[in-house]
Amino acid sequence: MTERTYAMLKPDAVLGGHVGEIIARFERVGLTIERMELATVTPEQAAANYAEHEGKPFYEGLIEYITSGPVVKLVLAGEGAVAITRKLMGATNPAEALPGTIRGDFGLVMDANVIHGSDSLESAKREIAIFFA
Ligand code: D4T
Repeated sequence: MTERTYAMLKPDAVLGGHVGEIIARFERVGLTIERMELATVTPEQAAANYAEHEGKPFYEGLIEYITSGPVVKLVLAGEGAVAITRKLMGATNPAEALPGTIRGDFGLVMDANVIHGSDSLESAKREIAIFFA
């Protein structure tokens, strides 16, 4: 089934100059870039996206980090886009992400884990609405 997912290259990926290399990986597997925008996440968007983590010890730092600089917002489309995007991203913690995955290749620590991707079709729909309102 053709799916749409939301992905976001986080500030460390943009500042580190890895945008082209990361996006190339999505294109290489055949996903289509339907929308793409360089922008700074607003505190409102950050709070809406990470509502599930509110109150956790890492929440404040997470909001501070994601709003700290430009990100690249993407809508990716294709067969099984949600799961394939998550597979290319690798484990949440770059220290555990395998080499060959985006987090394994471009990240070092959990606090700056390079990329976000929707974890389900429902999340994708919600997140696309948040970031491409
Ligand atoms: P995102 O949402 O950024 O794509 O990451 P995941 O879906 O893979 O992971 P998540 O929602 O569990 O975590 C969101 C975000 O919070 C940071 N984080 C997470 C952190 O700094 N410390 C932690 O203990 C956890 C669980 C990293 C990603």
